[in-house]
Amino acid sequence: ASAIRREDYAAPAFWIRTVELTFDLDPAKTIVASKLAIERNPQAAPGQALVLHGEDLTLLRCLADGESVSFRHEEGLLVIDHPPEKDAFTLEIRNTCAPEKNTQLSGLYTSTGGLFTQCEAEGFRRITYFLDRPDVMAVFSVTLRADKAKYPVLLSNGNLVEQGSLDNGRHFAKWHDPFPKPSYLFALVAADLVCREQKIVSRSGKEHLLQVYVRRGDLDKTEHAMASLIASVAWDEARFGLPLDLDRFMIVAVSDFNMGAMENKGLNVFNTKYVLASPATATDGDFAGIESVVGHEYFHNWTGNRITCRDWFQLSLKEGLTVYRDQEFSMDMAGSPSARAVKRIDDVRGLRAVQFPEDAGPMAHPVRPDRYQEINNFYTATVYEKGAEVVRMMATLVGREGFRRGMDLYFERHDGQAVTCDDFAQAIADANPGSALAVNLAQFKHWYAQAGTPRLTARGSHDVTTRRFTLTLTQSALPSPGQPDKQPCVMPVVMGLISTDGRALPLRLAGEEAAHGTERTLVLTQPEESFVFEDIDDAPVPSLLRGFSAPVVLDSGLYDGALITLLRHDHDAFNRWEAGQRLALNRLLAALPGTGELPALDDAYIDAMRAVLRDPALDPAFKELVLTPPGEGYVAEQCAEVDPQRIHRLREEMRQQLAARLHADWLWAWEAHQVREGYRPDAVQSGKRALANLALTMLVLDAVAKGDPVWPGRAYQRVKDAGQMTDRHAALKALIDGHSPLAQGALAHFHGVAAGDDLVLDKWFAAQAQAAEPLDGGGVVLGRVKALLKHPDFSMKNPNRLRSLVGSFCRENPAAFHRADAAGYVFWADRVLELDAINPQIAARIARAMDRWRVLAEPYRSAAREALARVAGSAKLSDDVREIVSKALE
Ligand code: B3K
Ligand code: ZN
Repeated sequence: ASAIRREDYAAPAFWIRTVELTFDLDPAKTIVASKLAIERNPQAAPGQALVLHGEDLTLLRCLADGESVSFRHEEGLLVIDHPPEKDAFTLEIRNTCAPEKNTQLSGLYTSTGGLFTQCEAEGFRRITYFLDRPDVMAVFSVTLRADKAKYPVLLSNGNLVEQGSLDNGRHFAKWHDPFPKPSYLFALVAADLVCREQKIVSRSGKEHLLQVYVRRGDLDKTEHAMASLIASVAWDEARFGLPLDLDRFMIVAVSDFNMGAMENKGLNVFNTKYVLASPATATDGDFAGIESVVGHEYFHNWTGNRITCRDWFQLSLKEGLTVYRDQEFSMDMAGSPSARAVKRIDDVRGLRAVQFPEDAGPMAHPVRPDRYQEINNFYTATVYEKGAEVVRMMATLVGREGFRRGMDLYFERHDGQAVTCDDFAQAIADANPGSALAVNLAQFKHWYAQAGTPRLTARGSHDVTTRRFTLTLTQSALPSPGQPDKQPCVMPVVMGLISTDGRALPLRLAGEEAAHGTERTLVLTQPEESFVFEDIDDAPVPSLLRGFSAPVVLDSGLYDGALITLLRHDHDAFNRWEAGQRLALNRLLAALPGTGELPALDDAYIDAMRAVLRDPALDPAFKELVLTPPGEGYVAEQCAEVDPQRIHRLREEMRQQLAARLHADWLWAWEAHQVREGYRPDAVQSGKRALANLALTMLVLDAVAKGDPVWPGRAYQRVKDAGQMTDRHAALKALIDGHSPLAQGALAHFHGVAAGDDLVLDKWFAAQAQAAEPLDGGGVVLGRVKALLKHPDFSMKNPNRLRSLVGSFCRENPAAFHRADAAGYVFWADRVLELDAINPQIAARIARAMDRWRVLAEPYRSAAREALARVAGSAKLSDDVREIVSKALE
């Protein structure tokens, strides 16, 4: 398929104002009757054909204003060359589709005996013929007819208008959604489900019905999802003045789902992973994930649904903004300033682990892409997470109140419309005239247009006689595919200066009368700028990019002494963590070029780590983040040539040393952070568990190295008798990654207590696929993964299961995946090809495991190219996978 280009956007020749859909639901053959009220777009060129999208459908009938009309089929299209020559007419279509043959899980498909839909981005065309593009917004009325015993619950968007019985054991339900919406927000569900429901009253006194639908037997796992939904409704009203605009808001959980969840108007469909949780089956991380995804989809009701995207190039308009909103929601829910910082660190870790490599590889694209072959490949970390950082920078530049004013103006101007990223940025700027954003808006928008992670270099010089500190900031950006030259960006650099004894220094810039506090935001717009601070007696340590105020790679030029000062004293928790990571990273990078072991860690570093661990003023969750060395993927991104085995070895040795040298401290951390009260997945309890479980991991690691059975025995006991999943799962991972001989028994036990619970089984598979390779005689993980492909609980067709085994192995276990004998790559190619025939979207995600092959050292590089070439050479390949592998090989 050829590329779709942003600059080719043209408004449609026809609008669809209303849609009446009638479904005769049947897994083998569903009949869809569709009645469309069509209007000519007076702004479009006259005489155009009516071209509808349609895929894997059988057309039974097509009438225009009740008369038959001639049509022809083109690849994926239904073309009516001569529609009625009127401003408005009715088109009636009748077609069939085959849900049970739909293994792509896009359109109408079956899962565990029910029928579900997924339409974003282009799934509606797999249900019926339509103008399946987000700028065509219509009012939907939907009638569902199905067997009553098999499908007792019949749901669609909006309000239930009527329901009743039909002949032959069938029944029907009629739904009406008063809000015009694009087809990608359509949904239906027909299944045997039960629901938890709750009535709430919004600020304005309006009553709403909230419902969470799940399979029978799962109702006791819906409490947290419902609580998260209630909190989301309250938060959006309080923080952004955005109320729930529907009488009824439904969430439906489904086991087979390509991504996390989907924000269909009034009828969100969720992966079970982001709905079902009980202390016994879900970890603290799972509970947090549910809160954030429930929030995300709910917040889309305004940012995405009320105002949607003009075209798919604008995807970040709704996704970047909604991720920003869900991040803020989770921070507000976390409560304390330090819990907020922990969430921010987590988000930045994710950005660096996924988005930075994406932005440096063959799939690098701007937040607002310029072209694509398959839109599903562009639901990326760049569009979502970097897009959220772009919104965050705007908020930083205009301030919290200013951002709220901007959001208000955005809704005042665009409610009910399909708009662009430009419209959003314009509204935020216009609501804040004179702000750094408004003044530099055109330049700021390079963040939407340029791919790649900019680099920010900072150098300081202090003059004792003038008592001045000069900070010089330089920005640069590397070329990326299709973008050889980069323009400088607008970068908000939140910063402070710290004296070597830990005081936050008052900040007076040259030319100012007085100091303005101890933290300020420098706005960098030039390739190089210097900022002169007055009244600085001694050389300070600059604390830059606090809270990660811009998505860039910072070269601070700071040496150990300064980093240790920041780790000890910075007032910004994010930068304290960052200083600790930098200290670890410097030690790993220094050892990488050699072939020997990691040299013994210096006392200064160990003491600094111990000081953090023992500091009574710090939050346990924060300590856990500081004491965890940077991930192997992040280390790899710092290297011009990547040797995954060497990185793994050094990082493991670093963990071994931390385990041994801080042994007494880990013992203390374990003892001091046991949670004795009843389980709550809140920030306080989960922070304690995170630190205690890191301590356990370190104690097991050290014990296995020394042949001491005590700690592995305790971990094994935890797997057996832990009262909740967080501790059980952490103990299991400690035994596996610590290479304890007890790991096998623990796995068997874990499989037993999973008792067929799919989400727990996913953890069981993932823990094995992510297992750390042992340093002596590595290479064992792939064998286990291959054996697990044949396990009766494994299935290539269920996306969660597939991701937990194949995805985890290929994308999250570099040392097991990148093997000198190329067996990891052969495995990858086999799975991608096998999966492509079943589910191209998921196959393309797995295919991206090879993105960074060009920076690999030999022999990995050549072997990776060979595997990519094999996949690319396959005769029948989906557009999804073809785009990924051909870009990789370009
Ligand atoms: N908007 C959906 C993602 C759809 C992905 C289509 N391949 C979920 C979300 O971002 O909220
Ligand atoms: Zn989203």
